[in-house]
Amino acid sequence: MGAGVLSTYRDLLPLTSATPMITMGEGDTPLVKSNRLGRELGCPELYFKLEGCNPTGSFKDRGMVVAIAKALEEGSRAIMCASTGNTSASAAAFGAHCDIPTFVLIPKGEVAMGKLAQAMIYGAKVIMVNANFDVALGLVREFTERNDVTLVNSVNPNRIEGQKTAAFEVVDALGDAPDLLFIPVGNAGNITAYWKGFREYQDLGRSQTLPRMMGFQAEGAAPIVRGEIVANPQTIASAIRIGNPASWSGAIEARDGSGGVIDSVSDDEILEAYRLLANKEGIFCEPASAASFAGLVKMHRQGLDLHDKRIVCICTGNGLKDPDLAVSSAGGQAIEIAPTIEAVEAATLGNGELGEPRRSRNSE
Ligand code: AN7
Repeated sequence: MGAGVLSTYRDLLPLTSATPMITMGEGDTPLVKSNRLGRELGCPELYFKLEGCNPTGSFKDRGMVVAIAKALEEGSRAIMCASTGNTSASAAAFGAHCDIPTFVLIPKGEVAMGKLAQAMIYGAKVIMVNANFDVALGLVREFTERNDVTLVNSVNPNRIEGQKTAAFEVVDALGDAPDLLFIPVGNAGNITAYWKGFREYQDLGRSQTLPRMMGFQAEGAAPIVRGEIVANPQTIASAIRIGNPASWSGAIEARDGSGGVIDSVSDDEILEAYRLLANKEGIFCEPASAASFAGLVKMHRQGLDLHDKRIVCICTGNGLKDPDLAVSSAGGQAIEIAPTIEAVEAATLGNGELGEPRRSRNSE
């Protein structure tokens, strides 16, 4: 493994002998079994798919590698996307890797600093628009229709093709599809891609079952839940601050075809899940990513019985993209002391923070 999405899933992607087999090491991300949170929710088989381990820190790399390879194959002169941040980081990285000019339109003031930093250092032309993501995507669609530049948002079907490989990996790791798959929903490309991947694997006989697709939007940016476009979407989870998802119908198909759910979680629920994942599992994902686990917590509170369910939560992006939010959410945990051993001891042992002695942490 580690060979990248194109060569690993060559036969299941729209490749030809002329497609350049590029890779930056995307895909093959860990599926980690929960050590604490699953137990607390009465769910012994809970897994997290760590998409933040991709080269640019999000799942977008899986789709981008296919979109860029096809753009190169077609002789494209430049690529372009609108983005809440991660798509632009991924496009910019692959643009640099493949030496193809990259234009990214981002909503001004609404993109996490780490993502903006990525797009800039990778050398993309970063264009800030005084509007939200939906407006920026509209501009990019119009621009790429009028000009010979390849659109690499998930309205480009090659993006969906690449992203479906994450579903393949989940099945390959578990031996079958999970019972429930929790996933954040923004522009709805990813839920569309996973559903396509699970169905293709089942058609090929590589899995017996299909998961129920459990998609979660942020409450202030939940057009699919509400059944109408949200003109001015608002949420702390800036990656999914999207009011008119491009793959809206794909999300509905995933929901209805799988007997699943598209629901919303509040910003408080997202932040609670964000903190829980970090301080009870050691998983530092970004707030938008935590919407998947927040959805699981919500359904647990509503009485969903999880004891015999195999569940996967997709952690779509890396928490390091927005460290300021982590510091402000963690709440005053760093203390300042004088540089003496007494002060170090007072700050550590003084408050009984070590707890009771214990032999083994894994004996349960
Ligand atoms: C971490 O980068 O839309 O439902 O422009 O960055 O497939 O849109 C990002 C979306 C979830 C939602 N988690 O996925 C963009 C962008 C993270 C994300 C989503 C995004 P889709």
